[in-house]
Amino acid sequence: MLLARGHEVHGSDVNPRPAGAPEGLPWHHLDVTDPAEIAALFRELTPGAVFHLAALLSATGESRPQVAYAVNQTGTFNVLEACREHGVRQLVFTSTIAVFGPGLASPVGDDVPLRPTTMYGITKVAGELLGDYYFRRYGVDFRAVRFPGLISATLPGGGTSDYAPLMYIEGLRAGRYEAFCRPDSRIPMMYMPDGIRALVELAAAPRERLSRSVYNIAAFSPTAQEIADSVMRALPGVSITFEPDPRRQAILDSWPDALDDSLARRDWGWRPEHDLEGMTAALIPEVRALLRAHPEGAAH
Ligand code: VAH
Repeated sequence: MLLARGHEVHGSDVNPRPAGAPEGLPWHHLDVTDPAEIAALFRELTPGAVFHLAALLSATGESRPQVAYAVNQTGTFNVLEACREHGVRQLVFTSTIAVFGPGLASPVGDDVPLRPTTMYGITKVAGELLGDYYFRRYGVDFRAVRFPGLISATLPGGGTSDYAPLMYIEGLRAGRYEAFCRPDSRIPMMYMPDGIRALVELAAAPRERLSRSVYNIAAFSPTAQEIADSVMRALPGVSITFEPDPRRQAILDSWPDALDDSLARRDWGWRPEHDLEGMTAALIPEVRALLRAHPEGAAH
């Protein structure tokens, strides 16, 4: 989306360049736990804005809390420090509904007590607070959205919301999928193109219109059963069943079932374009294409 809008864009990760990365996107190795590597890349590229997405997600974070701390917490600190030292004008950060803990009244607004129970959520709360500190203290233009579970035609990795994309991927690949949650589990979800547009639009909003640094954004809040029904309606013959995994179910149960995103709507005009049915129609051909490239599907 940034390339399409005419920006010079560079991608980076500890992983090699992804197969589907667009032409015109130079790729750099970057480990956010290594401040020297970030400094060297920022010196070379002198970025005006950085989109900091690197993180371990909630399920992987619970299997490897120390690594999650290093990547999510120390990594975010390292990126903020590099922005300060190298004069990066803007840092866009991806926070998450996992910053919330159990017991909040729905829909959950931006300014409620943040009492997450996962290492992932704890490090994301700290990232939000640190970013706002760097904005007030050093003038780094820090902005963030709290993403719902994002659903896209890519093989998911390590999230607790992965049951949603896996219904599409495994439904098309194997004709069946056993979800690791209860059918009545309900968390906010979003189709990836809406999520990407949110980041780009938040980055472009005039700072004086922003009343805060971190915003809830929402699209739709289906139960797992409602997602399964949408997939099974679109793909007759596919069977989706439920076998809750206590560890991942407990994480799901600690998250809100719906977010209030009225401040994002008011301040920078946020509006989702896709609902569950619109997403299902758009995703199925995309997942078919994904499976031509990855016939083995995803680990789940
Ligand atoms: C996770 N997808 O499951 C992430 C997310 C909805 C929470 O940030 O860990």
